Amino acid sequence: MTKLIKWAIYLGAILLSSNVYADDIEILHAWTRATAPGQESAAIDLMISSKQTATLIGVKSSLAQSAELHTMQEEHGVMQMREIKSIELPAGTVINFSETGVHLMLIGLKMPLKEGTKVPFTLIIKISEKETLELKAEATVKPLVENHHHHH
Ligand SMILES: [Cu+2]
Repeated sequence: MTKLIKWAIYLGAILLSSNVYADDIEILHAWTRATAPGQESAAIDLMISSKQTATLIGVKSSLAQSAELHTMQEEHGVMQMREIKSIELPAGTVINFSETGVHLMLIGLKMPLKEGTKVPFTLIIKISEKETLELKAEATVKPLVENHHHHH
């Protein structure tokens, strides 16, 4: 076998692995706000893009008892949050969560979120009928600002 063929096989094996797929997905500007006293949930905003079509199907964080994908909709003049099962990630498209009206919701925070710290979270992404991958990321904690429209 020539070196070139060996190299081609090696390259093919890499391209089939999920790790390469994980490199195709980019998470940018993930952030949340510092929590107010007594606040037990937090919303994470981010931008995400995938070079290949994929579906975001879940989220988890070691800092929260549970985490959900949420959408915000105005109903009777009030912003309401609802859990959604998935967020489509079309190939090569940047999904800006705040523009799309979605966020990651951390529920049952195990500790207050302090400005300047990082919140670790993991996105669960379906890349084919049978395959999912877990992508670790961190959200920057920005200062708590009053009168923000996103109340919890
Ligand atoms: Cu929410």
